[in-house]
Amino acid sequence: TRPTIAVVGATGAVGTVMIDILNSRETVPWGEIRLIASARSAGKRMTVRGTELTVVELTPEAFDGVDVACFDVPDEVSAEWAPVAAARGAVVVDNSGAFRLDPEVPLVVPEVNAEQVHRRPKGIIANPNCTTLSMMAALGALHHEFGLTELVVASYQAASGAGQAGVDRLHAEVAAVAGKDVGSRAGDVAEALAAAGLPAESPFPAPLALNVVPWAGSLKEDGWASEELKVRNESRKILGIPGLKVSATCVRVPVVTTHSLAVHATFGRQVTVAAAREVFARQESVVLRDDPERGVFPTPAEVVGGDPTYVGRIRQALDFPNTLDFFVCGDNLRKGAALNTYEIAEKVATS
Ligand code: 2RA
Repeated sequence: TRPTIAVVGATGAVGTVMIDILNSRETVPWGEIRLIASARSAGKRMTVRGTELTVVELTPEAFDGVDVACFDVPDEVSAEWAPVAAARGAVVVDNSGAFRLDPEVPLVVPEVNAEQVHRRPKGIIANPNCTTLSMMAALGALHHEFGLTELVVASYQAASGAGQAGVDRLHAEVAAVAGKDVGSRAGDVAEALAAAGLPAESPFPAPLALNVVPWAGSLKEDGWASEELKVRNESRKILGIPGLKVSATCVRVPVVTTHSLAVHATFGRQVTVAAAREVFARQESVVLRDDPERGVFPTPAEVVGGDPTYVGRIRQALDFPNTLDFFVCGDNLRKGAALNTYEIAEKVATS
């Protein structure tokens, strides 16, 4: 019989994209598809691959008979319920931050370390944070060829990284400043938002419309943002380089969906732009958009909704040996979240 997949958090921002992915695949290995959510969303009906399904409530029994359970829920919900699902015999693919750094939980990007799906003593496999994931298919391919030693990145993160609340806030802010002559006097964007009646409380610590905000996540030691430490710790774990030198600056930009990163990567072996292009060309999930003479490079507005990692602006760093600079864009809800989770689930089911 064909395996059963459960989508936990089926009605949320990432869960909805997961269902979209299930619907758009030509074939799937699954027999039953089960949708699970909190009591608040239980009873909702959603159509998956032509069949109308009723969302069932998150209970231990909901996992009976489930082979693979994809969790798209907040950290605390995963921390509590992933072990419950695993104890009932499901392999959990968890998209939260709850287990990513657990040494007994593999952190998987199929293009980079697919073999690790089998090393899962807790029955749990973790999906990386969307910012790390957005560059990993490209970076992993280069690492395999040239041996990454140092990584400096700046992110340009979309509002949807902060969930539906982030998207709603950005749209409301853009509406509040639209057609107004603001943005050239200190504080006038914030004044326009207040004048339009927007609450001071926001998913972002500063106005995002007509602005950039150098902050994502929560405050950690010595001024680091949690998101920046995730990029460091998760990159090390996925690439299997515990001592990788990493420095990240995470910045929120007024983009709805698709994270971008400016990457400065140093390698142990000699690397050229031409050799990097060849490596990217061989990596199926990487698409090159790199012809600056014709104004061709990836931008979020152009690639949102796509599955691949888009790469452009590939340059040999002028003052740093064996170092490349490049720009990547990846849809933070697709490869950055639901798609990678789904790819792991398929790997588990079919290998
Ligand atoms: C963000 N990476 O973009 C986070 C979401 N997990 O805020």
